[in-house]
Amino acid sequence: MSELNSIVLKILSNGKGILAADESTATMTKRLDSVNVQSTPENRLSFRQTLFSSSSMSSCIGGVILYDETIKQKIPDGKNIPELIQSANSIPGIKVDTGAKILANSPNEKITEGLDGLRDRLKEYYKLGARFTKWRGVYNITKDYPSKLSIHSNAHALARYSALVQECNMVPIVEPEVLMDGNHSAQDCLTKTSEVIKKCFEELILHKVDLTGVILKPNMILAGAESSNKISGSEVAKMTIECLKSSVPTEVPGIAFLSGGQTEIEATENLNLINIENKTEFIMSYSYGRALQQSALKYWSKDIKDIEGTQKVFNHRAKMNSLAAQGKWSKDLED
Ligand code: 5MM
Repeated sequence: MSELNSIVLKILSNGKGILAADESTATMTKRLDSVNVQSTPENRLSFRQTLFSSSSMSSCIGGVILYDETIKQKIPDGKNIPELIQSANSIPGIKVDTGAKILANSPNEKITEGLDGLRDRLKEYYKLGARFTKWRGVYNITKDYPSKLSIHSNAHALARYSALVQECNMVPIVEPEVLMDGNHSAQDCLTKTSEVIKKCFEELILHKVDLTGVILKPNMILAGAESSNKISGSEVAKMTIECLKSSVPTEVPGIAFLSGGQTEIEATENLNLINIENKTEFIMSYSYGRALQQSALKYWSKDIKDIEGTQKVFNHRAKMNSLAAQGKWSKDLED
């Protein structure tokens, strides 16, 4: 087994998943504004430190995706954040893209940037303790989108990023997120997501990326948020598996879904159904941001000194998702 493959398995085996805590300062500020907490470096650190020192870290969170600010922060006892994560037997990771910008010649679409100087930044993050990375491409569904241009250019960037990350002995998370926004049908989501993922792997293979050392972070197959034709959880599971079976090469060891704006319970329930339905060899787990943090953030904002109470809320969500990653969750466990 290669070193990269063993990192993937350490992050995703035994019902473990990923905590996506890589909100840029702008996004974290929006999250904190929404609960009336001032977005200062101290408050951002305090909330994240509270999550990273929770007891569920060692049993449910195999890896944490950090943002540049956080990976360089120290906690009051002098440890830095990667050390805190490692002390829970979890692996620190880092978001390395620099954001999605307007795609030239297709102004309603985005291309993710961050390749310039990436090789040197990766070396720095490796020294800080990161062993995996994340890069997110975003696509929207309308009658005309995602365009071939956006599908091709984002796949190309994801592949160049992945090759550089593996050169630096880290595991790339490949995140092509087809957004939920819009009134498209689940069938449209299936068709477009399959096209997007297939193109990503075509480019990854062209760039000689070792697929056994990659984690795919896709969206689930859902009807658009504004669609009146929502589908049931078991249809979500069936269509998501159909999509992944037809578009992901079998060498890929693990898939970790994003939550993408689903409620916490929806994200857990759908993951559970996917795992009940899953007959493939892929590990199907989670890399949730909002669906792991929302309730904890709300609770914490009421009293930012109540660390124990906040951790209890986070531990519950982490445990529920870990059960879902093994197909062992049920609704009554939420009470
Ligand atoms: C945690 O949020 C990440 C986005 O950060 P920026 O937009 O500030 O760069 C995001 O990439 C996240 O990792 C994934 O979308 C998964 O998060 P959700 O909330 O969709 O599970």
